[in-house]
Amino acid sequence: VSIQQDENKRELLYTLMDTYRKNDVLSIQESIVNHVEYTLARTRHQFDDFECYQAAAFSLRDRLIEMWNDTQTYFKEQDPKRVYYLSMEFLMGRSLLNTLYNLGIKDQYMEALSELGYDLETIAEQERDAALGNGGLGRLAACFLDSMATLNLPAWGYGIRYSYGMFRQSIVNGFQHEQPDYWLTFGNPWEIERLIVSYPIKFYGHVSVHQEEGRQVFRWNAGEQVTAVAYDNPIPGFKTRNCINLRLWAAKPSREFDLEAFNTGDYVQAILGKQRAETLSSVLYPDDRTYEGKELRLKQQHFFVSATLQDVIRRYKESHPGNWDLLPERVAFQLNDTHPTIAVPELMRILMDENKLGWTLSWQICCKVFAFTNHTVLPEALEKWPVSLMEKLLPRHMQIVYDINWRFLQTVRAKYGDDWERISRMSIIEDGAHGDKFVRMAYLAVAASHTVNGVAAIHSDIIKNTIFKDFADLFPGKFQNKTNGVTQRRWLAFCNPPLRRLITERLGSDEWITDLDQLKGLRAHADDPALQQAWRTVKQQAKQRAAAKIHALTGVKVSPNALFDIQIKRIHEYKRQLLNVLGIIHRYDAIKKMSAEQRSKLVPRVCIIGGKAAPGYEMAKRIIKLICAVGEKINNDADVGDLLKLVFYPDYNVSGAEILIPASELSQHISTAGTEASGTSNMKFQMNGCLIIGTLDGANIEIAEEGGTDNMFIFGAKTEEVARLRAERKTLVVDPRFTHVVEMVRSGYFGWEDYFGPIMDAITTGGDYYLVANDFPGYLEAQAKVDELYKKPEVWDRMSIMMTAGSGKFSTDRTIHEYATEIWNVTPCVVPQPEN
Ligand code: B1H
Repeated sequence: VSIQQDENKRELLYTLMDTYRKNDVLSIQESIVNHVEYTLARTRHQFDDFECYQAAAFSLRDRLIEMWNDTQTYFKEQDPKRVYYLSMEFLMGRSLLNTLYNLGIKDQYMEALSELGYDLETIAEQERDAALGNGGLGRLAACFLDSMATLNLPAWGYGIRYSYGMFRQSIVNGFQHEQPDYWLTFGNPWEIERLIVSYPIKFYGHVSVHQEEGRQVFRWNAGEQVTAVAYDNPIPGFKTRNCINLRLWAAKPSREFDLEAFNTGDYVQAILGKQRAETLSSVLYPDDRTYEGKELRLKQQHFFVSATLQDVIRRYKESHPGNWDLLPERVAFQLNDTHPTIAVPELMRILMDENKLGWTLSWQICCKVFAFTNHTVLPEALEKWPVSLMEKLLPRHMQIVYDINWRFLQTVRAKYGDDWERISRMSIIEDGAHGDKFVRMAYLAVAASHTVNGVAAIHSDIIKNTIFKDFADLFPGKFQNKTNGVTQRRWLAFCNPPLRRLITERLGSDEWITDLDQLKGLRAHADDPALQQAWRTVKQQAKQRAAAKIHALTGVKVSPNALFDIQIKRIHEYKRQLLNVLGIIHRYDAIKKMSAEQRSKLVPRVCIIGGKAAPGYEMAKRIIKLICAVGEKINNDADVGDLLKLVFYPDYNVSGAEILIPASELSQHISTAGTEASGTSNMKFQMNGCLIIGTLDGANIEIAEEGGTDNMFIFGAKTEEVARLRAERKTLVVDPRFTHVVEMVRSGYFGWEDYFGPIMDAITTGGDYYLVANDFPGYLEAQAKVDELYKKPEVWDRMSIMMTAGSGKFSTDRTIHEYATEIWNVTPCVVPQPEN
């Protein structure tokens, strides 16, 4: 009888909770309208586009929650090894269309909404970007989540729920202004607030020691405590029931901690003090690639890491009480750059101080669970926390770091003897010149991790030979390469539906959406005039769409018949937007000097540059102003007309990229060789059939290998030449065309000559660290080749098709598969589909 009752209850529960299976148009409409009435408390007779977006998102969240619950239940049952991706940044962008496509119900929703009188595209535009990241590093984490879900890996993302994401950029008079991105103003329909999943996070205070059963026990008496509360963001995969979790932590005042304060009499002051807790998770630092050494930043790092480790250890202990030996077989942590490296001493502290394990066992566990990804070799990005700050904020962690270092240096000494030079070079603690000491976070991460990887082949070689050379000598097996990727779902299939349809039609299947290598099947069709014609039409449509967007944002009308030339990325001297602008000035100057006859043979160009400057990065801000000033001059020159336009695309973000990338015909990835670790937009452009002008840097090298060197416009110094060229800079014979464009800027041709002076100084008298002058002639030559080939559509379109065909390697499905098999040792855990 009881078995029968159980069965009946099961049946009942299934029928009660199968929203995700009811994906007919009427059921969808019902769930949307229900949310209008009961969640938003509006009336189904009247709701605007934004409310429609919210209701649609809530109705999708219902479906995601069912998948998510089934996934977590299944993971718990199966108890596979899980991987935890720790990152300060997740640059997610919008979710509505992505969710619809991944769940395979976009057409049904479109129809459902259209019958209700709403247009899906308009509705989708209502969503604010979730911009919890600076650029490539944060977007990589977002693409990884998509692939981990699609590959059915038992994976979690862990990060911070910033109230303010990446600032919004506006351009006033050609200058960047920053506005706060309070993206949660009207709520976030995708997240699930879990007030009961919360942990205390401690700061400051002091450490006491006492003896317990013959061993030393350390107790950290904190001076401040906040609470971390979990916000779960369901991440669906493509065509799978699996739905993984991105758990973001928000800081809240701790309830019990400073009860004392309330007894001191100053009740109001005590409450006001508590509000400071929230500031911990309030804002994302927008200083891409520069380490600032701010106390709040270290607090953020410890905050999210400590909450994450407490959460993971609690989950582990629930299924394996009293058994620590199994931990490394059930848990893998990936550190996304050094930002979460405080996890190393924090795990040691949790194991030793809170669970009474000894040092040896704790350290053995640590060395098996952590792996670390390095994303840059730029010295200004390397994190080095002052010992004085860490001692004050995290006194117990500082002790542990000293102990780790002491033991680590013993192993160095065991191998190399009293090589004090080497020992001091490799020390996790740096003894600064003026007696200041610093914790070198990258060395701590390398010492504790079983695997360290770079993000493109050349970058992984560079780190072994430069910043981590001593470590690669000591631990030769530790270092690997994992070339970055991007998810072809968001960056090709969903953002470029016409191209998706064309590719699918040609390949005879859409399996490439989960197996990108199949794109190589396009190579056989690259010369087919019919495909080339259709390919061109698709690009033309995307260009028209982008042109309309540019007009709406900037008021500049660009011709969709011109060649679209795009450089979109954070503004940084090493990325050399300056080389691009100087090239544009040269082009403008050349056009001005041409006869009508010469002009008639020209390829018209639209140059688009977009990207944010870190608010404190003076030089980057000057460069934005230069781009705008040059654009102003050119765009208002009727004599040049459509032959040349230059627009600065304001507030470039994920959603902007989704419009610009499909429309691009040429994209620029022109960093000084050896400086851009990988780049990932280069891969997105390649997938969308955009040709690349670039240096032999980062993933460009592998893109050339895969797409064909002949299909790329490669120029500039090579990595191994850079040091020499820098040393010989004074004797460089500067190209007269370079001198001329610099002179144009200096003479005030574009106005603002005083403001632009420091930019020109940097590339002339200032030593030109990024070799702009050196690479200028090669760049112009490569650009001339672009013009020449664009005049031959059959050649250009063939190259474009070949680029897409060669982009299979750059799927994060491939990247994640490599991480899973070569670093994490995790395998798929496929949630079964429900029986119908
Ligand atoms: C990359 C960063 C980065 N490398 C510090 N390093 C930050 C460093 O806020 N911070 O403190 C933020 C970001 N970001 C980028 O990572 C590389 O420059 C790209 O070349 C690479 O493609 C990307 C993903 O690996």
